[in-house]
Amino acid sequence: NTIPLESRQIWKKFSLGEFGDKQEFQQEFVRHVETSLARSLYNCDDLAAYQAASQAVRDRLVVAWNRTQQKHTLTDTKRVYYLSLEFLMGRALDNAMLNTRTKQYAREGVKDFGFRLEDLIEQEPDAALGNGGLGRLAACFVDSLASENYPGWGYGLRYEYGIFKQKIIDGYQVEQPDYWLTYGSSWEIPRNEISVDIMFYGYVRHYTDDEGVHRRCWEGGDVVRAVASDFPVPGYGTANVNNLRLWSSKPAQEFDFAKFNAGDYINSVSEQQRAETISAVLYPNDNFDSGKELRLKQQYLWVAASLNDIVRRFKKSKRPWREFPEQIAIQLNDTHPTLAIVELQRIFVDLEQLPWKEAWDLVVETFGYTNHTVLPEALEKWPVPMLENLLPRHLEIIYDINLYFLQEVEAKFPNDRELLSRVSIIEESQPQQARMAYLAIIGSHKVNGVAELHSDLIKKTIFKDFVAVYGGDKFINVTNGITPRRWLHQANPELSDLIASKIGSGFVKDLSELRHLEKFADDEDFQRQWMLVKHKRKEKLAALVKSQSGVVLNPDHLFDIQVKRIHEYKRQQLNILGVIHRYVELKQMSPEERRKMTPRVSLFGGKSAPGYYMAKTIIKLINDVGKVVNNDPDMFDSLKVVFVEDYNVSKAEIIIPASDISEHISTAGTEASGTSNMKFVLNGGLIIGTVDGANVEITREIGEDNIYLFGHLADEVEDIRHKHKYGGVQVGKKLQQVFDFIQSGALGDPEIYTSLLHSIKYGGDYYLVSDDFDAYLEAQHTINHDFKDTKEWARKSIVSVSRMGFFSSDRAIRDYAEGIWNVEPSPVEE
Ligand code: B1H
Ligand code: IMP
Repeated sequence: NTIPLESRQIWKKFSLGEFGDKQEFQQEFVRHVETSLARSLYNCDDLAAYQAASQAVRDRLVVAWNRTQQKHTLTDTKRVYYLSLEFLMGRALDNAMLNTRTKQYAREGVKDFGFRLEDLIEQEPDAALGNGGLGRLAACFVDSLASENYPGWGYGLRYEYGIFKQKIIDGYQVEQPDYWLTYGSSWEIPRNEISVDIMFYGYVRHYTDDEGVHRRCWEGGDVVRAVASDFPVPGYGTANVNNLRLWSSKPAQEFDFAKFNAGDYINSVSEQQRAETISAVLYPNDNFDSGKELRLKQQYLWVAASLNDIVRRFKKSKRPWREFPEQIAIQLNDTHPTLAIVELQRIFVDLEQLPWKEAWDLVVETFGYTNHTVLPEALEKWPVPMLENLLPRHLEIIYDINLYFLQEVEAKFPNDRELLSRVSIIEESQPQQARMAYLAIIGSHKVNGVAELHSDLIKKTIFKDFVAVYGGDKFINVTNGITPRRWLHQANPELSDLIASKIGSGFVKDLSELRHLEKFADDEDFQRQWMLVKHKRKEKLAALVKSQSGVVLNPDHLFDIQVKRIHEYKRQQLNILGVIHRYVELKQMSPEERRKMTPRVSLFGGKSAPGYYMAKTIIKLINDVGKVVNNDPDMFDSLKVVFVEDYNVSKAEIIIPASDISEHISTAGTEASGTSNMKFVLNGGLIIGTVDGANVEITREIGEDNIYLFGHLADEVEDIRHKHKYGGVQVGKKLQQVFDFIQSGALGDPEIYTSLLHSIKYGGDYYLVSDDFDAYLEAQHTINHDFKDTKEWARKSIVSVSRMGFFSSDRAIRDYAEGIWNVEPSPVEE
């Protein structure tokens, strides 16, 4: 099935090239409207035009995709596979046009037909196959893998329903399904021919092979089919196009013939249909382990299909098994794909019949594990009875892995039974649970945290015993990063152009070039242009807010933004309680006094997990404050409070460039990294933040004069919690004022907030809201003061941006490539 050599010239003559001009784009655009979409010039609306434009661009990507894959197959280079249960990609068209440098042709091309390219771009639904930071990180990483010319694929699940759409009704969050495939996806290449049959349940059969070796094999279970879909991932300024392969579950056979013959036709079909539910919906929890069997099924289906694909590709090279880790690196994005370790060991031992030890060394050399959280409620544990039922052979293998590991520990630390029970994969609870993070550590050659503070913290706390067992070198840091393509060049073309006017556009590919901007920080003319861009972007956000909620914002006011998943540890409650404090203060002033205060907009956005009561209460509180404040004529020129409904990637692209200040105020030691902090600063916003996650390194890079830090430090938190527990919580005067205001009924029925306020005052205040409240107000006070000096503010902003080069995900990916994967770039000729 390879085209004969002598015919390849003909083939090449007809092979699609890149667009050379506007007309070539238009030709393809019209062809797609008329043939692929079966429409015409009489019924081509924005949606059809978006689809035609996308398919025209996509066709080029597919050709480049094939060239890239052929090159990697022929040169047989080492590949990286990034296993992530979430890829929060957002929209693809703008990114694809920018990366392939076809946006200008497309813009002019559709304009001739009466379309605005911006309107077409907005037709695309977000591919929102993730919850928050972890999923968006995976999306930035595949962008950087492609842009840095690494042969790197993402593997994930093709959920039909992404993260739910959030409606705010009467101040409360209401969830609506996000069926993102209504019009199909222009970016998807269905690969119905690539499928893997996946087994669940069944039993383990013992047998003796021809050579008299005792073996085990898993059989007799239910079979579900995993089918591949590919999404091309174009690099920026390179011909390299990588792949994101997402699996869907499908029935393995069309009919259950036994039932069919028994006359139960309808039931046999509908039972088969249930296979499809496995990959139907994304679990909407951020930093929380739900422990549901369906989630375990998702994990195994995805991991088993991906490994089957990876092993199949390796086998084509005809290399011996011992070269497996020289050819393949697999990165586990959190513990969600940890079963991959067990599955690869099963493939090696049960199917390929390698000796255990030989197989295990290959497995450990292949895998790397990234930890993203220390929150106990987020650490995955699977009940042993559930594993035993669903994946009986895998449970046996886990037991064996555990046995050999504990023998190793026993040899190193004889007679320490406490240690053995602490590090055992199996937790001796009722029922027993398998601790997936421990399995991931034992089965990987490197474990990394996602920011320096976090990587230090995991070594001192949750993985302390493993540092004792393995030594410190197994545990490393790779600080997160963000792609400058989407988060500067695409989201903020105004700022990107202004920067390029001074230092050229090389920073889009090499973000460290931003350092050349610093010499313009004191240039008053440049400062004015800089603030003008910010003003324009605040106008754009104001327009969005107006259209969605009717609230009118003044772009001259200070925009203070906190957008991220709603979580107690991220402390949106601290922010909104601070807003209430400001409101009460402003109310007590005379109009003259009030006019002297820095006018502010407090903007919030983010989703709560559907079952997270406290987070939902915080959303309600924010909306209730907004209702009172925004309707109070005294506040007209002083304060607005807005909750932006349904925060997602494409809204982030509008919101982030518009901030003067953004809030990253998690309780110290709880936010592993945070990545939106990087996005805000890269877009010229300053930060109010705690000494947590990547805030620490941002401070180091941009300088402490350019960030507003406050609050207790991570190493104080434990003691303070202890004091709360045994000595009660001291609610200070200012916070008490706020509590009193809420309890007066000024925001509506105070009953609604009782549990929230009680969790602070009487519930041990686990997140240290009371302890950090005064320091938080103090920092906000400094900000109000500093914001009045526009020149100095602009200078800080420019200096900060110029020092943000380190936070490119290109740098993060190179760190992974060198420190964990041992893989080299493999560029494709243009
Ligand atoms: C992060 C998660 C997470 N850490 C479990 N952990 C999930 C855990 O569905 N689940 O079960 C989903 C998500 N997400 C975030 O990762 C951290 O909180 C951020 O601080 C960090 O920036 C981000 C990327 O490293
Ligand atoms: P896979 O590696 O078999 O999944 O194939 C992925 C892509 O790599 C294919 O669609 C081809 O574009 C390319 N490819 C696969 N096998 C070969 C080969 O033998 N020669 C050249 N290219 C190949």
